[in-house]
Amino acid sequence: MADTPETTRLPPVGLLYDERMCNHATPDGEDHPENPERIRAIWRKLESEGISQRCVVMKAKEAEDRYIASVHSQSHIKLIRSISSREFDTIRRRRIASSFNSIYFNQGSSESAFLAAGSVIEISEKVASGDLSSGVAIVRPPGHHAEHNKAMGFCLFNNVAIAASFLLNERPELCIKKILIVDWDIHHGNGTQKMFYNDSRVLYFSVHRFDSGSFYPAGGDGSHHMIGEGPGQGYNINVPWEHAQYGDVDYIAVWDHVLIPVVKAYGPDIILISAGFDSAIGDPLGGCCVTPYGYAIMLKKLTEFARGKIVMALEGGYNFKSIANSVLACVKVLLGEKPSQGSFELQPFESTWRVIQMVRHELKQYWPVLTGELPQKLFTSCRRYCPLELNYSSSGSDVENDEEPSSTAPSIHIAEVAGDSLSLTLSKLNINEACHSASEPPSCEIVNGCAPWRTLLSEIDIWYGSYGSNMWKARFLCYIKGGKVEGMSAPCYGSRDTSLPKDVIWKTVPRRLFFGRSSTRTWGNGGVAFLHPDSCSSDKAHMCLYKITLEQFNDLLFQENSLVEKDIIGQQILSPLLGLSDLNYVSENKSLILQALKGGWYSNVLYLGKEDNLPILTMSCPLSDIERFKSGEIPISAPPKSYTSTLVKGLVEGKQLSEEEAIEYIKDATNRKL
Ligand code: X5A
Ligand code: ZN
Repeated sequence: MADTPETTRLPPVGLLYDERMCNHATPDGEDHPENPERIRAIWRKLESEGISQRCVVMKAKEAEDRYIASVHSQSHIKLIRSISSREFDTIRRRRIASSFNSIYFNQGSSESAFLAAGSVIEISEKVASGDLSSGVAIVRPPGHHAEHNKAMGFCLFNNVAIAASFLLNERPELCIKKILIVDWDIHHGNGTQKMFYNDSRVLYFSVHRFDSGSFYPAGGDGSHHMIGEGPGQGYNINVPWEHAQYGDVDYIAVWDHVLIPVVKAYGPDIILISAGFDSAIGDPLGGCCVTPYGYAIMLKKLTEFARGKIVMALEGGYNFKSIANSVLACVKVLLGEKPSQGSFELQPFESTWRVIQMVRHELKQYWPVLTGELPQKLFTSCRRYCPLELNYSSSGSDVENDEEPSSTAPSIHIAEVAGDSLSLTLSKLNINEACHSASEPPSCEIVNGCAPWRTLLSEIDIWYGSYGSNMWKARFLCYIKGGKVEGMSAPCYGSRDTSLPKDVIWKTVPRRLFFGRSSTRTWGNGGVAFLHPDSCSSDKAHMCLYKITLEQFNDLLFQENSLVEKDIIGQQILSPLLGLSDLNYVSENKSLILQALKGGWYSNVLYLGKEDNLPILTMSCPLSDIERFKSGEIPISAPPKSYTSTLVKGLVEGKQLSEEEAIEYIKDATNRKL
C-alpha cells in the first residue's frame, strides 16, 4: 500500500455521520430540498469510494443545553427541545413552523438538531486538541441561518457558531483564541454573522449570492458594508455575488485576492467551514457552478493555515450527486490527496473583479494587505453573464435529478467572449525590467498573487514534447527558470511557476522534422526546427518529453511565439492561450491553431497521443505554412551553428544518438525535400 500520510505519523481525519439525523423530515412526507437523502447520498459515496475506511468514523452525540446557550436563547432551546415531544401534534408543529421563515418540524427534528450541534462541537474539540488532524461533520439540519432566538432557512440551531463559542469559552486549555469561519454556502449566513458581529475572536467570512439584496435570506445583512462592529470591526467579511453562475475561477479569485491574504494576516488557530454545497454546479437553489475540483482547491488553500486544523460542517446543498462528489473531493484533500482535474471556466466575470475590488476597498483599513487597486486591465477581458442560460428550478421539486451535473452547461468558450480583447502578459516574471515603467506602481506586483487560471492550470500535468533546441534540458529550463545558456544571444523570461519538470523521457514520433525561417533573436541567422503537423509513417523524429504543468506550457507558448515583450502590461496574463476546453479540443482533433498567436511561428498545438495517461503536446507551424515552405514563400534554411550544437547536446546527453549520428540526423532533416 502507498505510504499515504494517514497511514504514517499524522493524526487521522475524522468523519462524523449518524443515521439518526435522517429522522428530521417534513411531517407528511412532502417533498423538500432539505431532506434526509442528502446526507445518505454523501455517506454512501464516501463508503463506496473507500474513503470512510481511511478515516476515523464517529457517531453523533447530543449537544448540552449549556453549550447551545452561548449563542441561542433559553426559550429557543426549550422550543427545539420540546417540538418533537408528544405534546405537540403535526398541526401544532406546522403552526409553529409557519411562524418561522422556511422551517418544518416533525417528531425527529428535535433529536436531529441536538445531534447536529453536538456533532460539530465534538469534531471541533477533537481537531482543536490534535486527536484529529481535521474533520468533516455530515450533519443536518444545517445551521448558519439560525439566529439567537429563531429557527430560519432550514436551520434550527447554529451548529458552527455553537462549536466556535464552545472552543473559545469552554475549552481555554486548547488555546483556541482566534477562529476563522469560512462560509461558502451559496446563502449568506445571517445567523453566524450576528452571533460574532462584535467579536474579534471570530473572523466570519462569507461568499454568497446577494443579487442586490434579493437573494435568500434577503435584505442588507449580506452586503459588503457589513464589516462588524466595536471590537469586531473588520472581522466580518461579506463577498456578495451579483447574480447566478459564479464558478471555480470566481471563487479562486476571491480566495487569492481577499480571503487568503486576510487569513495570512489574521493567523487563525482553527478554521471552521460552513460547508454548504448549494454553490455547486447542478444545485437547484444556488444556480452557481463550483465543481468538486473548485471546492478541493479552495479547501487546499486553507489547509496551509491554522496548522491544517480544519473542521467542515455541512450546511446547504440540494443536488445529491453534486454534494456527494463535492464532499468526496474535500475529504480527499484532507487525506492529503492532490486535487484531481476538472473542467471549468477560466475567465472570471467582470462583476467578480468589481465585487472583489469593493470588498478590498471596504476592508483595507483593517487589513492593509487589501490596499492597492486591481489593475484595470483585469476588467477588460472577462466572461459574459448569460441570464438565460441557466434554468434551474428553485422550487426544489426536481432535486432528484438523475443526470450527472454537467460541468460545461453554464459555460461559454473563453475565446468567443474574450475575442480580440484577449491580452497576454506574464505573471510574476523573473526579470524585473518589466516593472520599470512606474506608471502602475501597485499593480506591477499583481495584487497578492496571480491570475486565477494559473492556479487552476498549475494543478494539471501534461507532457511537452520537444524536437528542437529544447531537447537540451539546460536550454529548455531557460523557458522555466528564465535566462540563457551557451549559444543563445537573448535570455528567456521564464515561467511564473519555476518548478522543474516532474519527469523527462524520450520517444520517437512518425513526423517529419525540418528547419525553416531565416533568423531568430535567440540564435541569429539560419533556420529553426519545425515538425510537420501531419504524421507520416516513414519519418522519425526524436522527441524529448518533459512532464510540466499546463500553466508552464502556456508560458512556454507565450515565449516560443515571442509574445512576451510586446504584450507585457502588468505581469498578468488575463487568460491562458491553452485552457482546459482547448486541451479537450486538441486531444480530439489532434491539432489546434491558437488564434491569439496568429502570426506566431508556433501557433499550432499538436496532440501526439498519451504517455502515462497524460496528453503529449507540442507546438509547430500551422499546416498552411507547409505549403508556403514548399513554395519558397517562407524560406527553408539550415540551422545556425549555435542551434545545431544545442540539438546535438540534447540528443547526446539524452543518450539518443552519438555526436556523429546527431549531426547526420540534423543534416538529413535539413537537406531532404519537404
Ligand atoms: C441552509 C440553506 C437555504 C434556505 C432557502 C430558503 N438554507 N428558501 O441552504
Ligand atoms: Zn444555502
